[in-house]
Amino acid sequence: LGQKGLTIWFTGLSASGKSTIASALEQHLLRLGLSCYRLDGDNIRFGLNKDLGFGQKDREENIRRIAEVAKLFADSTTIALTSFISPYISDRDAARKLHEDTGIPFIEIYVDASLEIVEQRDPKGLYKKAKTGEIKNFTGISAPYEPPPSPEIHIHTDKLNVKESVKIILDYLVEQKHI
Ligand code: GGZ
Repeated sequence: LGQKGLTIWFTGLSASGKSTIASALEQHLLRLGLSCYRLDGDNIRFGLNKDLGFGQKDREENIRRIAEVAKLFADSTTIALTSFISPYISDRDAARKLHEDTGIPFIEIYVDASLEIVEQRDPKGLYKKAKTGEIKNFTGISAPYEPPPSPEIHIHTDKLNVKESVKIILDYLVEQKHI
């Protein structure tokens, strides 16, 4: 029996833990012998999407292209993992529809940490810069984040560590017979 592809879509604020959890999950899936590919700011926003900024229209186009690329990976029977803020419900729903219309499973994971916590973490000092106005349109400070009303998985990263978060996702994937 061959591997089936799917897209695991992480959404949440900057510094919520999306990339950390996606990386740890990817490592685990690779150890199980599954083919995966992770899309994140480092390989997308500096390449395919380097023409895009952080206004609403550019974020919409960012997410649209990422969804198309993830779908291609999933269609080639790989597990695509995406970690982008993807702040708008409509953009994430369009990404979901793109997948589900062709029968590819789409799993939305809300990586949830309160604004208070991510501001404390502030690993790159971006929240600080957003608050002084040095960075404009910053998600959570001067641009919106619309939480998913019904994600497949909701992870509270202010209460769970990376290992516990990955376990919740793995248990879901097994239970739903995705892996
Ligand atoms: C939000 C920004 C912004 C603004 C630069 N708003 O913590 P990071 O640095 O590594 O993750 C953030 C990343 C967000 O890019 P995405 O492609 O995930 O965003 S979206 O899905 O909304 O299109 C942050 C950095 O880029 N960054 N300026 N104004 N994040």
